Amino acid sequence: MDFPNTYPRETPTRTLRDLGGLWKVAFDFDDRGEVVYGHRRDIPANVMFVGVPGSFNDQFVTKPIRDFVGVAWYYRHVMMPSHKDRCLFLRFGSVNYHGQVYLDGEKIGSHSGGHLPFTLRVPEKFHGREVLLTVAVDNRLTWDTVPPGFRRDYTKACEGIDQKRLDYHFDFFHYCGLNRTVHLIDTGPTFTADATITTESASRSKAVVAYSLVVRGQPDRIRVRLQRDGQVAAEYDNTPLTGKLTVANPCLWTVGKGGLYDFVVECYHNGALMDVMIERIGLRTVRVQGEQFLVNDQPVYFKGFGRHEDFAVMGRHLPMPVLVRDYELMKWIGANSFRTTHYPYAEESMMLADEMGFMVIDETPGVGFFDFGIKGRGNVFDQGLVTEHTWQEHARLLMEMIQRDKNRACVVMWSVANEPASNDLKSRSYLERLVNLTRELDPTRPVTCVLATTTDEEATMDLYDVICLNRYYGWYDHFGHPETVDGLMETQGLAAYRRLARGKPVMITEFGADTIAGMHSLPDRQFTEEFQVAYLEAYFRFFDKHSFIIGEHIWNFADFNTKQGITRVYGNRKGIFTRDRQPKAAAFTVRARWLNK
Ligand code: BDP
Repeated sequence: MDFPNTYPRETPTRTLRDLGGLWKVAFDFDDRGEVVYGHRRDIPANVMFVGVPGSFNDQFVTKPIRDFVGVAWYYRHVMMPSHKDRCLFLRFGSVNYHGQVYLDGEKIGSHSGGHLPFTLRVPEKFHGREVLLTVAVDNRLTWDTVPPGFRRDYTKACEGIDQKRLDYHFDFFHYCGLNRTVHLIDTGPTFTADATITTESASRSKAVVAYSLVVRGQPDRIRVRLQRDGQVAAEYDNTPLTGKLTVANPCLWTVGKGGLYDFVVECYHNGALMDVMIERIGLRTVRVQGEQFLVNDQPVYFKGFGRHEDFAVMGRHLPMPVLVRDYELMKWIGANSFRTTHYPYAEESMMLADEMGFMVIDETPGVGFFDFGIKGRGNVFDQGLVTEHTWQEHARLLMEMIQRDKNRACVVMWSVANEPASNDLKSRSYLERLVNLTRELDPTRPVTCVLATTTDEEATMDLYDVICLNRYYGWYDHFGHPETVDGLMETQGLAAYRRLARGKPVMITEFGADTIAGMHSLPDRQFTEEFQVAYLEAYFRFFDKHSFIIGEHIWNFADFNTKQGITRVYGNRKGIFTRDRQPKAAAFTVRARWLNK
């Protein structure tokens, strides 16, 4: 690793510049490619402004841009610093899906995967002058991307019009662009590139933290310390690259409260301080024991949501004020956790979860592996659409997610995928290899995969530490009849669990009902606020009867945009909050329950 991997923070030796603001964008409608758009030292004439970070789709007012499929070329000038003997890096929080980066028309690197960061070194010849930074954002999805997508050809039906549209089997709008922050990082040539920090044990009287460092350059002395509120809790001078720190009477990271330490690494050469790296960590352990999920050896019950990074105009970017409001609303309603449905969230989101003490189930972008469109005619595994290439991409993104989030106290479990066609035996080796890889990369956290199957054909349930189930009785099945929830959960919802995974903890990771804020009905009926209340209450009654159910995540925290379709009225309306983050009636019902649970 030749770049600083940890989230960029300013320290006495590292500076940061946020490259957000107004960029320019050109949409390559005719596939003219990099010769026209990439290999250039000036910004093409007559291109539009675009706000960064944010998705481009809803910033403009035409359908060809909202639904654009292809390469959007982003441009801006950057004044590169000129300090001697410094390293410069460009770090992109998320370019959805493929990103290629050019400086003055010269390609310096690329990355695939729309929800994970990448860092590129700025070659020295570009230091000390103004350069044109160009980013090609290619949003095309195929069966080799994760999530997958495909192009449907509608040309026959619509003669003379280009009707090759991107389609996909996931239920959120494919928002694209420079969706997260872009940073220019400036370090010395000697720096800590990475640190893996784990809590080996933690009790009220003592915690032991193990670390392993990757450094670049030639430090002749490395000093590591843990500090909190300016007080040093433990330190190790002249440490080797791996070591341990023991903290007496530690402040443990606690659900609902947080509690973090600064893990500081200093690199010296000939007595001079060359680099300071700071990572915020929490001291806590997690494990599954029997039917329980333990944090710091105490059983926890998960209360929270599946969410989305979705907001009006911004698309797949939550500006900081919205992020803060989301967490304040979660606190208000009594939630203690969420799942990063259905892709890793922005690092700022993970940082806030760490600070505030939310438990996070961190999920890969592995969604859309169940062909709902042609249900009954097979699925993506038995049609051969998912191949070894897909697996390789899935595994790479899983590794990048763990690499990014491994030090986060808030991450208590990894989810390898959401609702794959796990009823098909062919999915088993695909998922089993992902689970094994996850355990190899991180033996400290439980692993799950979120399942939608309800039949006896479920082929993978025994593989996971916690059984996560999505259930929609009373909505997609027996719609309008929440009174069926209890019986159907017993006879169908838990049937595979009882047969294949009895004795393990179960979490209901999705249950929800589309609800149009302001729509009312007595007696209740679908889409009204009264129905959402009745629906959730039916599930709550069921959960309270079973001690092996260790949590409930409502689908969804807030309404969010999806592709168009006859079951979506301007997106998915299963939010407990509206898209502009105001409560529906159910929010008060949920709050009354969660504050007392
Ligand atoms: C589940 C999916 C989720 C959807 C939800 C729904 O996991 O992404 O948005 O259904 O239909 O199957 O609302």
